[in-house]
Amino acid sequence: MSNRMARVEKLFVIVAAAALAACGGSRPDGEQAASGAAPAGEQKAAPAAPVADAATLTGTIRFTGTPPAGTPIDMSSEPVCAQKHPGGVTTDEVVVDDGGLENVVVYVSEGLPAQTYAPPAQPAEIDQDGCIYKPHVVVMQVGQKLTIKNADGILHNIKTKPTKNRPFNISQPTTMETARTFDVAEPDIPVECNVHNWMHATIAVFDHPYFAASANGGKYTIGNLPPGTYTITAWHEKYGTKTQQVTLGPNETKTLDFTYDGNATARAPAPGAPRVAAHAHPGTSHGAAR
Ligand SMILES: [Cu+2]
Repeated sequence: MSNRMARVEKLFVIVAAAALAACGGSRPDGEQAASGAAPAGEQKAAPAAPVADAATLTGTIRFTGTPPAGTPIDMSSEPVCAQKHPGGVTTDEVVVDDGGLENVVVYVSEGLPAQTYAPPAQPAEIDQDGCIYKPHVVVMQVGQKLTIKNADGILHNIKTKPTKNRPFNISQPTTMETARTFDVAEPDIPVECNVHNWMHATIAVFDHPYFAASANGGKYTIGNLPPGTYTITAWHEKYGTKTQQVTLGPNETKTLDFTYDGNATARAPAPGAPRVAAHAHPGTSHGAAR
């Protein structure tokens, strides 16, 4: 496992210089990954313009307790997808690998200088592959293109349910690509498929390039940060929001870990309440999970 991850990370370093690695799609332990699926890749923002004395924040999202078993998904209604999961397939809200929680969105929520950041030229990407969204969590920037792929070649209908951006609802009846962008920051846009009710994902959109999604055993890295003091927010769809303050000196690399306790009762937002991360912005606060 560690060799595999080391390879993945090495590969990622090569790719990351030019690309927002959008090939995530971590699978829960025990699930047979779709044949030919790309290995999980750590997602982080595309490089912004170089910052003087840039600092780097890195860390691991740790998970204590017993991860919940995924719920088996019955894909017998879609043979094309079922055959991509010969060992069966489960829901993937909670992915824990080597004690690290994956698909956690980590981002600077306070402390950045007020400025506008140009979107990266490289598109973010979400694929529908084996009737699963890959990656499960997409992190991207305002104005950046999102390429929506349908690798299955069967009908998918991708629907976003934002509160700040304009929603879209796109039918993709065959193998094809569609592009969309988002106009304003919104770190927790739910995504679902109207054809397959088990398909869920999240798109996290930021108006700056200082964000990541944990992968490869819960690891994340946010680089090219101006030295300063920041509030860092971590958000997981089941376990909620956590924040920490960090001060980064010139050229400093600092480790900042977060820990989610799987034995604690996850606190779901009240029905109709504002969604957690939609308010995780400077000047607002939302109760941390537990
Ligand atoms: Cu679908």
